[in-house]
Amino acid sequence: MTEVSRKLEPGRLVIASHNKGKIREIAALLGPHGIEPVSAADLDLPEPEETGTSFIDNADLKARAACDLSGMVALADDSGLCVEALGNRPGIFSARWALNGNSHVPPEDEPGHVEGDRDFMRAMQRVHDEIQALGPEAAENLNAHFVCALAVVWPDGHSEWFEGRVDGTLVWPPRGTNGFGYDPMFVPAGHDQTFGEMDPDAKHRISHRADAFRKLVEALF
Ligand code: ITT
Repeated sequence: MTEVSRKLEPGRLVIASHNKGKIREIAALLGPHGIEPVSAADLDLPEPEETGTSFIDNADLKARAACDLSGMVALADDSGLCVEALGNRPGIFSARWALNGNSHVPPEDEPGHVEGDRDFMRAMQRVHDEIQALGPEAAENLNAHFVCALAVVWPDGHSEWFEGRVDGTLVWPPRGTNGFGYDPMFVPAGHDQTFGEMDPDAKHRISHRADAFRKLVEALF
């Protein structure tokens, strides 16, 4: 269990993320706690290179970079999809599996799976193809989980870390247009709908991000 030495005070907090889907979910989760989120994108902060070897490492380095540059308390989320049959890949490389080299940044209301230079239809197809390539027996294992690591870093360098997880199974073809990233191919355990089909509030109650935020809220508020 994380030993907590300080609380988060109401006020401005930098969300060290450039992912609109994440920022939307984090703002909704922090809303009730008097936190005024400002995103790294709003402050024009550069995206640091994610050189860590774990979700926590990467969350910490993103929060630290945003905190150093802004002088404000910063919160970062590093997350990803871990597929059992693929040895938990793509894991920390979940965003990179979607890189499509496309410099076209679509308008916010453009439907589909493309987020800037990322194409999640392509990433989901790769997950599906790699599972199929394992052969019929191994391809029956569709267990997967999402992980969300959160790091909060204060200007004096102090940090707190939390990790959340949700288990489920993969489906093909992907279903639904809600959420972001790999949501359309992930059915959380005990449910029939994918995260892409679920109402966003329903996802917020059970997701890896919600799990990590429950731990954060308990410790820091
Ligand atoms: P920042 O680093 O700027 O926050 P990012 O998208 O690069 O944004 P990550 O490096 O943590 O973030 O990559 C996480 C990827 O994992 C993300 O792009 C999604 O593809 C996937 N992912 C994480 N949480 C997800 C969720 O709730 N639903 C679907 N996919 C998710």
